[in-house]
Amino acid sequence: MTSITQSASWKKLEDHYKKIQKIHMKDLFENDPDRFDKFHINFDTTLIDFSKHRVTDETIPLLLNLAREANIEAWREKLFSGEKINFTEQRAVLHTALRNSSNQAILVDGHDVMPDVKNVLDKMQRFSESVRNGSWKGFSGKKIQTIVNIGIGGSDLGPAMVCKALKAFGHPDIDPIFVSNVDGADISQALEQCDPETTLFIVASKTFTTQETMTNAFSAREWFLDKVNDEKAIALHFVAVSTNAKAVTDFGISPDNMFEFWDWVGGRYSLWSSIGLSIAIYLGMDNFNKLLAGAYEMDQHFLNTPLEENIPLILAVLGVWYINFFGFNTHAVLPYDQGLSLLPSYLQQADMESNGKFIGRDDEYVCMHTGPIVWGESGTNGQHAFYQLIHQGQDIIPTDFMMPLKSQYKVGSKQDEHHKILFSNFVSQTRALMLGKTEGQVRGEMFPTNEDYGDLEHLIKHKSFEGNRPSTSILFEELNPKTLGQLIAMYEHKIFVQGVIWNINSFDQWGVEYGKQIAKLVLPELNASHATTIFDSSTNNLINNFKKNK
Ligand code: G6Q
Repeated sequence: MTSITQSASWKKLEDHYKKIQKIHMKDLFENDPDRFDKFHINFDTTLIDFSKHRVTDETIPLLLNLAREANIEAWREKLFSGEKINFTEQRAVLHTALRNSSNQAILVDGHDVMPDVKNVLDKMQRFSESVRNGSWKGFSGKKIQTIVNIGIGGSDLGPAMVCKALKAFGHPDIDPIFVSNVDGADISQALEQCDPETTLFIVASKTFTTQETMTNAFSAREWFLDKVNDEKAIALHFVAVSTNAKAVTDFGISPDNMFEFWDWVGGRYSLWSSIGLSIAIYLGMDNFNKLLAGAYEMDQHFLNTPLEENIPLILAVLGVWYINFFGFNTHAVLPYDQGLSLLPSYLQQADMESNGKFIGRDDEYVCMHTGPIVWGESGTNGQHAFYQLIHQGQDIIPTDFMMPLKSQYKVGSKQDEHHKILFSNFVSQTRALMLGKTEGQVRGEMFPTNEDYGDLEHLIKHKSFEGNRPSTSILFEELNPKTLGQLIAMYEHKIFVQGVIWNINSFDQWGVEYGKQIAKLVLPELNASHATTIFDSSTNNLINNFKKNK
């Protein structure tokens, strides 16, 4: 297949890039008072401002032509209709079916999956309600007060992020804990907070074979049996979320306590499935349904809105513009909301595991950069840590700033004050990154009276900023289940569009496998009495060192 880099739209973008690469955004704003009007989109209560980007009136249409030339509309159809677009695993990619509230059937191998989805949602509803209202009792007749989700990657990050973001909606008497790392510290610290009489463990694993999750789950089971000494009590304190009924039964969890999902739900796209059981228990099924409803609204927007007004599309092509034409290969996610502090890690997985690939759908090397390095931290904390590099570093880092207009919290008499300070920081950072500060301006600030400040003169260069650093601003009414659902789905579709343009399969993750394979060879070596010699000298010596110190 001919690469997209040979297409007419790519060539036009290359020419356009040469013309505008040096243009400064501050001149674009000065010369066009309507710039904000042209470069923002409203969606429900959310405002997406992309006017602080290095784009002119010509850029977005050219970028959208590229998406058209990559057949984005046809691919979008394939995604939503359940075609097996994850071709290396022969799977459909149907996280959108999990939140499909229309009556439309969705077929996988001729089977309508919607009744299955509905059945599992009903089971989640019954179960989560019984835990929340206390009718589900532990072995000694007490209500559940702690839920421990044991999972990793896609079976952890989504639920952990959502429960943290929406803590204000959480059940006041239930604490959610997330255990993911096989480092014994994680499960040990979790168990220190648990009372076996009032704890429910949710073992969340699509395959139910993941080493970290199963090791943690067996340790939790051992801890529980040590304290309780009654195998029958397991049924009241362990449930599973999985596609692997046999392994769940072998672990000792009854199929009645298993919440199913399907191979067409990718791990990093699974929080909408029964992997969200911890969300449903902590926030309640009504709120879980609102989360699904928000995502469905974004799905409909993505499906039905013309490309020019289509938020995931615009964000995706802006990313392609920076990565493939400017060579800006990282992307920072900067939520001005402490609840969203796990969003950067969540999106790191969603994006980097989806698009961090060098082989295309045609089985050939992709001859351009693909997924960016995604990272970030909540504001204002990041401002006191890494923003220095974003402002004056040699790499230019496109950023997503986001913030709710209303806070979920009242802080004494100063609620408004906190939120105003937060917002003033948010908006000032985006302006500073765009505008920069010339040496002339710095001189004027430092020496307003034109006095001779001698040695201070050399500081002028240090205090100046080139600016022209792009950011998207996302403002939404408040952080609630619906807006969060919209936001996550927006990013999912953005990632999908980029994968289509780069012609990669965004839905497999073979890169994760190789390290796991080697770990299986290392583990027996750690138990052997002889010195290890089968690997390279570095690996052998690291292993032998570990063994010596045991
Ligand atoms: C996500 C990945 C990966 C996966 C974990 C957990 O897309 O596939 O992060 O979610 O490896 O897998 P299990 O759910 O099978 O334990």
